Amino acid sequence: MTTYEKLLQVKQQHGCGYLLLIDPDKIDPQRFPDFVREASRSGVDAFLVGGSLVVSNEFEQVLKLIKSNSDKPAVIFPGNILQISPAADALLFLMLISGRNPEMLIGNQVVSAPIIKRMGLETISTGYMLIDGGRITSAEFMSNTKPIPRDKIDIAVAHALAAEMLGLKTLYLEAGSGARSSVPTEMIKKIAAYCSLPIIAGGGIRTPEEAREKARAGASFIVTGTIIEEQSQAAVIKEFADAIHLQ
Ligand code: 1GP
Repeated sequence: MTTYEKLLQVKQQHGCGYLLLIDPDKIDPQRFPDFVREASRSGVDAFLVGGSLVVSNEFEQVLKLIKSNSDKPAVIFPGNILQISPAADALLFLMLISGRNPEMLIGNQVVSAPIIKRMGLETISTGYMLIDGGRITSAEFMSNTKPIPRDKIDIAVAHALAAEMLGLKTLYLEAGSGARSSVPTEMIKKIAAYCSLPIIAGGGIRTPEEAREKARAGASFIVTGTIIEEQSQAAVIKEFADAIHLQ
């Protein structure tokens, strides 16, 4: 079974899945193996690994530690084209469709595709949409693109439909790591009503209640990063997992 199929199965089983984002620059290597085991036991369905810079050299090591301490998929969520590794189960092959920067639409993909092919790494083609989260985030700055305004729901829906018609497999609605406001619930609801792609929602989600609200609105997967970097206790992870798992 592919990792994509495994993720769809999680969605089928729980109504919505919990993806925990690991930024290799922010982990404590000593504590990390225990943390991965606790997170898996506490209801995390898969790990996303990536960051806007990754200066620490730990990228591949982090993937290997996840693989040796958990049976949950380790999926690369690349902050740039250097974040590719055969140690992962799959890679979100991102197309930054909300922007109009050709490098993010096709340039980086062309450069990385032959390398990914040689590695035999599974790709999950993903329409990545940046939504204004109330402040300039690393994703916006590093990608040199403008996010979709929060109140332009029709524009967001049109992007989602285009992603579906282009044959992409999933949509990532991103307010940006550490966003002041997460992706508007109303926007998730409308996109889920018009577009059948699984929706991954992340950026600025800080409470289990907020996560549940996004899941109920129609997100297939919820991502948290910052909040668990700040409060990495198993109990907090479990609260998020329980809130996100609608069934
Ligand atoms: C960023 O969606 C993720 O790509 C997670 O964001 O760090 O704000 O949880 P946070």
